Formats: sequence, structure tokens, C-alpha cells
Amino acid sequence: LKRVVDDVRSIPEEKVPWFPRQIKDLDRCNLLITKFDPDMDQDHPGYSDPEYRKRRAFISELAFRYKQGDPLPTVEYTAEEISTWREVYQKLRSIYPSLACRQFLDGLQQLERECGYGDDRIPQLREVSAFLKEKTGFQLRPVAGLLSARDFLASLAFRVFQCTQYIRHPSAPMHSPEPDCCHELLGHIPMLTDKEFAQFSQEIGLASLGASDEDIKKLSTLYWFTVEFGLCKQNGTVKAYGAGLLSSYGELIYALSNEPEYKSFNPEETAVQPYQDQTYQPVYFVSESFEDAKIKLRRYSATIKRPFAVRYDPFTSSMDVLDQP
Ligand code: HBI
Ligand code: FE
Repeated sequence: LKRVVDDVRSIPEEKVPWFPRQIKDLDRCNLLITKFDPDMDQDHPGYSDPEYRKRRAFISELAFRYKQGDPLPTVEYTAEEISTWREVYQKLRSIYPSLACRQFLDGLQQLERECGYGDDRIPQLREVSAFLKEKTGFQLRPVAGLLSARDFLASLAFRVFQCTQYIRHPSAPMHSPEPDCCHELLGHIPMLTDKEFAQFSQEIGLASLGASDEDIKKLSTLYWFTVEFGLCKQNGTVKAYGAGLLSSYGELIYALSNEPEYKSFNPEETAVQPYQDQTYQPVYFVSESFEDAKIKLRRYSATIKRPFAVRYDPFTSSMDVLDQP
């Protein structure tokens, strides 16, 4: 019989890496990877723009100060920021109907009708979070930049999506080396309005809790080739559902151009495929459908060795940790 254990340290196995047990613990899941940020990366389009860097520092501060349960901070975006958003929105919006999957188009349409999405303003995390919570139970929290894979995945287990709130540099509206609000709001959020996809995302998160570094690497690679750059079949044609594609005009067109290599999604193979975070992907994985990807991922997760199982309790927003018989 399974029993709930209070402390994973009581499990007689090698040390289990710390993981959040309550939604409040996500305040500690804040390890940033700074390799692509404008203060560190000489190739970042904002590297030599002190005004941009100052603005970024201001918006980062809102995320650093945020504690679970606080109202989400709002940002008064400048005319220049809104004009960057408009350019990204219009260009991408024009190619979505032919290249994005049905779930994405449905989600975006709902956001346009009911959540103020459009080319004239940047949606606030607060209103988007309230909308998502009603659709799929996902909520947002602000984050200052690219998070470590372990912390990012852990938050998904609680149906929390960590969202950047700054926008890319105006000199490069069609591509950003790091996540920005165009990537989150246009790439990720429409998909997170889909129940099937929300569950898929949470399951990757659940599989990551307390996993070894090696398994985290595999899960983040799986995440990369599905949630970020995934393609799926729909009515006999291939469509995009990955957020990295749906927020990058150039790569979205490239990914569906027949130029790159396509492989069929298979977690064991996908999890060890090396990937590119500097330029377009040379290879994309195509799944038969979401349902298919979810079933395969669930089967894969079951093979990850952990001395315990986790189950999310939505009534208390906490994890039940069960030891294995
Ligand atoms: N951090 N802020 C942020 N946004 C992401 O989309 C994101 C991240 N960290 C890691 C990550 N995505 C994934 O690509 C995997 O490494 C989990
Ligand atoms: Fe992303």
C-alpha cells in the first residue's frame, strides 16, 4: 500500500534533490541562467544600449520582489515597447492561420475576444493569469529571465507558468535569444488555454520533481522539442504547437518549409537529441497528435527512477509524496 510521507529524507535511498512541496515553495525556485541576458551576452541586441538595460533592471526588480500569492505586478509599457509588440503581433498573426495548430488558433482567438489580446497593447500578466486560471487552472508568476530547467519544470508541476515581463530590443523584433513577453504571451499562453496541453505540461513538471540532474537534462530536452519546438499532424498536414516557433517569424516559416529534418516524436530518442539554442533547429520532432505525445510522455516518465511518487493535490496546492511499495 502507498502511504503519504512527510519528508522525502526519510526514504531509504540516495539523496533526493530538494523540490517544492507547496506552491509557496516556488518562491525558492528562482535560479536564473544569465548567459543570454543583455548584461552578460555581448551578442544580445541590447548589450550596448544602457537605456534598455536600465529598463530591464527595473522590470527584473518586480519579479525579484514577487512572492507567491501577491497580486501580479503591472508594467506601464512605453510607446516604443508597444510598437515593438505591434510589429511582432502583426507579422506573426498574418502567418498563424496557415502554420499554427488548431488548439493554438482557438486559444488565441479566445484571448483576442475575452482577454484584450491585439496589436494595440501588451497584455498584462495579471489579466492573462486570471483568464488562464478559469480555462485550465494555470496561473502565472513573474520571472526576471531564463530560469534553470529544474526550477522552471518544478513550477509546471503546480500549474504555475513563470513568465518574463520585459520585451525584446526594438532593433530585433523578429528574434530574441532569451524568453521575453512576446515569447510567453504569444508562444506559450494560447497553448496553455487548452486542457489537454495544460495537462501535458503539468506532467512534464511532475516527472521532474526530485529527479537526478541527468533526468532533468532529458526532461528539459523533451520539453525543448515539444513545448518549445514541437510540430504535430493535423488533418494530414504538419502544424506548429511549440512556443519557440510561434513567437519567431523566421523560424516558424523555416520549421514548416521542408528544409529541416523531421523525425517522429519518440521520448527515448527525443530526450537525448542534442539541441541548438543559438539559431534555428536542424531537426524537429513531429507527433501524431497531442494525445499521442501525452501517452508517450507518460510512458516515458514512468521509466524515470525515483524512490517515491508524487501526486498534486489541487485543494491545498501541494504535493503528496508517496513511497513506493
Ligand atoms: N525560463 N523564463 C523562462 N522561460 C522559459 O520558457 C524557460 C525557462 N527556463 C528553461 C526552459 N524554458 C526550458 O527550455 C527547459 O530548459 C525546461
Ligand atoms: Fe519558452
